[in-house]
Amino acid sequence: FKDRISFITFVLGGPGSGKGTQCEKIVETFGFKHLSAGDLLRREIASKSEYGSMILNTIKDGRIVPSEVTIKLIQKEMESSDNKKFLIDGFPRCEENRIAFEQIIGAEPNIVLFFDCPVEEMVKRLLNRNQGRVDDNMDTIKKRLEVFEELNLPVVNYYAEKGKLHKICALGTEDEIFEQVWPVFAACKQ
Ligand code: UP5
Ligand code: MG
Repeated sequence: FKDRISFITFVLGGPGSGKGTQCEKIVETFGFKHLSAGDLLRREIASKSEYGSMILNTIKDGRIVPSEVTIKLIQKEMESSDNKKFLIDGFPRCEENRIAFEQIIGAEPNIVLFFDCPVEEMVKRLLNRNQGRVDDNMDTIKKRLEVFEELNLPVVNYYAEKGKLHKICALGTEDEIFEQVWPVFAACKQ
């Protein structure tokens, strides 16, 4: 299975920083398979699988779903994809997620994008989204922001130290932000 992976990008950033929006643009231009960990978890809830209610409660609380559950979903998608280039969006969210991915999948990301966005802007975007997400309310948003700072930023710092991090200023229009993203992929062989 590992032989079928040619390039892994982790896409990190706070809640509402624009990860999903920019991933769509990356897919259009560079042809990756987009795997949003949050979307895979929401699909599990909708399919009423055995973990559905646990996942729903975890997301409502803004906490992190156990690594094995999320990684199994990611792995299934990677294994069934014809595409060998993966954009993994919103994962890993903590050091434990990161270490478990390395152990189970046996691979590390080639590069990591980090969408750096001021808190006020993230809150504004989430409250304006209006797509019925159970976690887009002020109470849950506060918890998501806390978990992001406490548990996800250490992962961001880890990849910065490894020289794999590409920090993107996530303020501005979608196109302005993509102007910073494009050269990152244009510069590396995938
Ligand atoms: N928008 C986008 N770009 C904009 C711009 N430049 N200017 C103005 N508006 C812009 O964007 C958010 C909103 O902003 C949209 O309305 C968009 O149009 C607008 P989006 O691209 O959706 O941002 P994104 O960073 O993807 O925000 P999202 O809410 O998806 O981030 P989260 O990280 O909070 O959500 P995710 O789905 O990844 O996770 C949800 C929950 O699942 C987590 O809190 C956690 O409980 C659980 N989870 C796990 O437990 N483990 C995982 O591995 C993953 C998730
Ligand atoms: Mg998203």
